[in-house]
Order: sequence, then structure tokens, then C-alpha cells
Amino acid sequence: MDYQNFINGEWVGAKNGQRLESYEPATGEVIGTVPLSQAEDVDAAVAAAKAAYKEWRLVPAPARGEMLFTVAELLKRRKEEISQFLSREMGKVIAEARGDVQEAIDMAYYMGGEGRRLFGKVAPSELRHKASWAQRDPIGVAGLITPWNFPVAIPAWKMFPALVAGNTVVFKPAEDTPILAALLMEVMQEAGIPDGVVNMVTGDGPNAGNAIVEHPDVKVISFTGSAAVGRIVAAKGGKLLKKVSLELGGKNAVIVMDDANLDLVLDATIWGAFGTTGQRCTATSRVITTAGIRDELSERLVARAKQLRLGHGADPETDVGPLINQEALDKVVSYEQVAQEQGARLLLGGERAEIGGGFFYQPTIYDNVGATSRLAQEEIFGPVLSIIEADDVVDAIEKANSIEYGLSCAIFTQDVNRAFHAIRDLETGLCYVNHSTIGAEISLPFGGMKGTGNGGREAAWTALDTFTEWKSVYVDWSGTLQRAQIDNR
Ligand code: UN1
Repeated sequence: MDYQNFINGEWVGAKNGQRLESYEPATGEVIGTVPLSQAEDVDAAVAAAKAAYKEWRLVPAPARGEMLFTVAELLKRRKEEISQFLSREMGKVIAEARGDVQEAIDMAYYMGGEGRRLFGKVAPSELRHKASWAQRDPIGVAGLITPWNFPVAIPAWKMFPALVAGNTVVFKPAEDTPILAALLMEVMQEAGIPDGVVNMVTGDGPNAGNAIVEHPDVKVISFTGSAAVGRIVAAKGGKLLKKVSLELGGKNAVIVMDDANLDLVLDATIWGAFGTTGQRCTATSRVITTAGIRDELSERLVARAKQLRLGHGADPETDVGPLINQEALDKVVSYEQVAQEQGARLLLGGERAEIGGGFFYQPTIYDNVGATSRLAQEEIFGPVLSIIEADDVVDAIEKANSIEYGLSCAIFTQDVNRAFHAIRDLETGLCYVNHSTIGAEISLPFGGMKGTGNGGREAAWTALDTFTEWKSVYVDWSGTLQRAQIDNR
């Protein structure tokens, strides 16, 4: 399967003709190629987006929204085909692949509906013959740089709010999942999104991604990825006074109190830690538990995790798919040494799984992990879970908060007082009571506090804050000069 860049409604190769291979992480086999684009290809995409913006911003928002409803319908029609391919190119298990595509469908309907809202605010004027309100204006060309772990959902989270608000888009998907991005472009084209309104350029971060960030005609950047790259994007974008929205890492905890429903904790923790092979920014990577339940919890977690079947994501029997690539596998492997050095006790896994040519790693559990150790602090992005002990709810919350990130946290308890304690004091953008750290819905803001980002939120109405500027409008219909703060006093 060979795909091209999508620029100004046409499928075109990179100007220098170079290609990038995409392969199946479960087998290591190449499944297709896409252009390995450079700055000159980004220039062409930005020029198309800039030209298309002139007209797209004037298309009434309800009409823009209706096109997103068509996108939703087309995605629904192609859901199974795209999900099957997602399992191959990204590696996640088929049920989760369907969830990934579903999240894009949900977002298309939500943002389609925003076409009839995009609400501004009216405020009473201080003066008699004067009207005042604030409205959302589009910004211009939006640059979207997306990761491979939600290769359909995350581009949709960015693209659909950008479009309904009247922006045009230059989109660079992750190198590991470019063909899925091309399938999404096919859907956009079939839905009748006008030429140049959405453009896709495939390639790597240092060349294509960087060219988007540095291009003077790209006015807003939305990036999801590692904290290290996020800092670079923020610094470069900041220098050019661009709007920059970042969704970065997580090191999410479930807090388990002695009174928790243990069966539920087990289901939720196994799902949160080993679902998507731990490759979600919301994945559960720490269990913080009080002494009364600790031994039984770790014993049963290990017993459950042992039963997980590793394999190809498209096989319906598989519970845990591969890691995305060799680099990801090497990173996870490197934490074996870290765990040893820091005195953690290995309860399960702690090594690769040899399955075909794929990048598999055993579900891994450590206990005796210090809350400040590297194992408990750093985002591993793999199937590695650390058990940490806490004295009580106050200590557990403090340990949960003692990291640089602030994306998601869960507490398991039957005690409403403890639950509200956690809701008040957790420093995370997502907070769950008696539910896993993964599985946010698109109708509420998605994002994190502290090192997880720079304050923006994706999804819901808040996504529009990234892709619009507020314009305050005053209409004076008095025919005379009415001076605010002066003539009314
Ligand atoms: C991510 O891992 O980057 O809440 C996004 C969740 C999903 C989204 C995860 N709805 O786990």
C-alpha cells in the first residue's frame, strides 16, 4: 500500500521523491510507504491551506458542521475496515482499534454540532446606546502534529474543532502510522471538504514537523507527544508568538484504599495498565495502596496479568499487542536495570517476549517501589506497573501528586468522604472514582495539569479555545461620542 501527501485536494509525492516505510509492529513486516517529506513539501501544504482559508472562513459555520456530520457517517461506514488496518499498522488489539475510530466518529458529531453553536457571549454595555459582545474568530492555518498511539482519534480531536471554527489545516501524522492518516484524508476528501482546507504531509519530526512549527504562516500549533519534544515545540512556537497547545506525558496512578471493591480494582487496573500495551498517555503505571489490602492486591494482580495473551492485535484472542517499534522496546527494556538499581522487587515479567519479529514485552509488575524512584516518576510508555505503599488517603494523594505530570488519576474506595478528598486534592486534569485512569469521553475537556501540557484542553467545548481567538465587538448606535468609564459616571 503506497500513499502520497494530500495537498490542495491532490495526492502528491515528496518533491525529492524520498519514501518512508510503514511496518507492522507485530511482525516487523513493511506494509506500505509514504513520502518522507521535507520543508519544501510543508511549504506547499501551508500555501494551499493559506489560500483556502480565505474562502473557508466565510463558509457559514452550520455548513462547515454539516460536512463534519458527513465525515462522521463515512467513518462509521468504514469503521471496521479502518479498525482492522489500525490493528496492523499501530498494533493495538482490535476491540481497542474500534474504540479509537469510534472516538473520531464521536468527535465528528460533537464538532459538527458546534457548527450551530460556537457560542460567543453578550455583555450589557455601560452606555445606553451601545451593544457589546464577544465572538469566536478563526485563527488561520492550524498545524497539527500527532502521535501514533491513537492514530485516528487524536488527529480527529484536533482537526474537527479546527475546521468547524473556520481554520484550515496542515497535518503531520506520526512516522509510525502514516497510512492510517492517509485513510482519514480519503474520508475528508469524500466528505467534500474543499481542496486545500485539509492538507497532510508525512515525514519525521526534525524535518516535516519542525517546518510546520517554524512556518510563519502557521498561526496555531497543536501537538501531542513526549514532554521532551513538547518543550521544543513550545520554545520555537513561543518565539514566533504562536498559539501552542500541548498534550504531553502522564504517570498515572490508581489509589486503592483498604475498603475498595477488589474485584473491580483488578479489572480496572489490568485494563488501565496493560490495555494498549501501556501506550496511552492516560495508562495506569502506578498503584498506590494502603497496607491492609496490599498483599492480596499484588498477588491477585500478578495472577491476572499472567493470564494475558500476547499476540497480533488483529487476533481476537489477543489481550496485549506489541510495542510500536524497536526504540520503544529498547526504552522499556532499559527500565529493567533502573528497577534493579532502585531496589524494586520484580513480581512478574521484566523481559521481552519472543513472538515472531514483533516488538513484544511481557506484562510487568514491580512492588517495593519508592514513590520518588525513577520507576515511579518517569513515563515508560509500556506494560510496566509499579506498586507503591501509602499510609492513608492523605499520604496516597501526596504520593500520587509527587510527579512532574498531572494527567489522570483514579481512586478506589467505597467511602464517599475519601473520594471527595481525592477529587479536591489530586493535581490531575482527569480524575476517576472507582474507574480506571483510561477511557475519557469526548464531551468533557481532556488534558492535564503541571508537566502534562501548557494549560489547554482538547475535546469538548474547550477544544475551541485552542482554535479560535476572541474578538470583542462594540457597536455604538448613539450617533454621538459616548465615553466609557467617563460619561456614565
Ligand atoms: C492518549 O493516550 O493520548 O482517555 C489519549 C483515554 C482515551 C484517550 C487517550 N480516550 O484513555
